Amino acid sequence: MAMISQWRLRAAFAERLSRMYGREVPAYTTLVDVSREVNEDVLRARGADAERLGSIGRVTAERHGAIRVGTPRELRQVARVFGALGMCPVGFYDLREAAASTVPVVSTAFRPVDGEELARNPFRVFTSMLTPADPRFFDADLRARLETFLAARELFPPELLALADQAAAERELPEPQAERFLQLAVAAFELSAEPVDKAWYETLERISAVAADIGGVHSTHINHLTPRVLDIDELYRRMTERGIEMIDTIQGPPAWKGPDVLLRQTSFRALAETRAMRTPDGSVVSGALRVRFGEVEARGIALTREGRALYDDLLGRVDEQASQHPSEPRGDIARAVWERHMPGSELELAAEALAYFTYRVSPDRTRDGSRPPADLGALVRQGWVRAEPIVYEDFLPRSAAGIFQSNLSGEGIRDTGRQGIAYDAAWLSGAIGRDVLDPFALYERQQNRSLAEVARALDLTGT
Ligand code: OOG
Ligand code: NI
Repeated sequence: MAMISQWRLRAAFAERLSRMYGREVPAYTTLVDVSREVNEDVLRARGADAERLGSIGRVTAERHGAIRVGTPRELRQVARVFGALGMCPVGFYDLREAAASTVPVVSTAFRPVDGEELARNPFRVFTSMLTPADPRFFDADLRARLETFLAARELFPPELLALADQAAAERELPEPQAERFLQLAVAAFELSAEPVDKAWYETLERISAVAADIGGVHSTHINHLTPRVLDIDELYRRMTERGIEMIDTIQGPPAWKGPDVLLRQTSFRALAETRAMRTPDGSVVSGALRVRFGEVEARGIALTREGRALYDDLLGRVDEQASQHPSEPRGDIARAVWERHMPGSELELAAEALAYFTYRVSPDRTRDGSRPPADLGALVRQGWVRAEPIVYEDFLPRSAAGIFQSNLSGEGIRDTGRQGIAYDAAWLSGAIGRDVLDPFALYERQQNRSLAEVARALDLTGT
């Protein structure tokens, strides 16, 4: 019998999710079409250089989704479903603490971790969990009602979880089971047609639209699916030309003359979708909710801890200058700050250990009998070794909070007079029941492996 491997399951799941989302949210299809057009144009204009951060095949198929759940128990189930697809929890994002946030969640991202798997299909899902125990958002009474409501619902049918466990254990599924698994998994993330309890939803909405989206209904859903584009500024212009109103900024690093680093994202606001609502007297009326939106992203080079500290520092400088010069466009301020402080070439990023690279012995250097230098910078400069950028596979907390925030209808409430509960990656690992991996450690491991290989090939050990 034909066996379907984990990466094929992952690719098929991403594909089917994309088809479902396109049927239900037509603006998503526009976003995908425009992204494809931009990518083709960039490929034509820049040639091989356009594929420096991933093959066009990978980039065209590449998506990330986002879901939100209510409890550690639900998160453990999510981990089983994504575990079946070879995706592990990576990174801890505390969106309660991101700038001016009123978003009561902590998050991680499920994604493949090793290079080969990422190259096959890098599908990832930003996954957030509500924090009902945080007294800045929920009082004791609402917390209790919320927890009771969440404890009583079932997001994933037992059959789906059983198939997921089988796929994770055997690293593949026989074709018929794979088909069943994919059907159930896609259905679990579809928007439910079940009537929404209007009064309960609105009670939560007064505290936070995110709390209502998560805890106001009996199911979860993909709330956006994000294609990857090679020129996000051009995409932004083209979407605007087509009359789709984007949020007013591109989040993350500015457009500038240096290399793309980390992640730039933008989105269009959630569209009002008709939903059945049950009113307190039991009748069902037609209402509208804004819960699903569109987002697009451009990915750049992964930064090291030092590079990331520089990024965060520059973000602070830009904030400061933007508040001093409110009439100047933030993008212009950011570009000027970056051009002053961020190294403008891959070579400099590598030499200053600000970004991660895969190092490979260069096949074109002729063997003239000379000994290679021991210093990595010199090896690269003299052409012994090539530095290929490692693409950033993760997310940015402040951008994520911005994406959440731009899609909330109400302002939300956060009682700053109260002390929040501190959560961290270790806590989240305990809640999920598996290690939340450190993204820096993953990139570093990839870089170090390549360096060890270079040292072996050039016989540098001992120098
Ligand atoms: C997740 C928002 C964060 C991103 O790309 O940063 C996100 C959500 O709205 O649930 O997806
Ligand atoms: Ni997103």
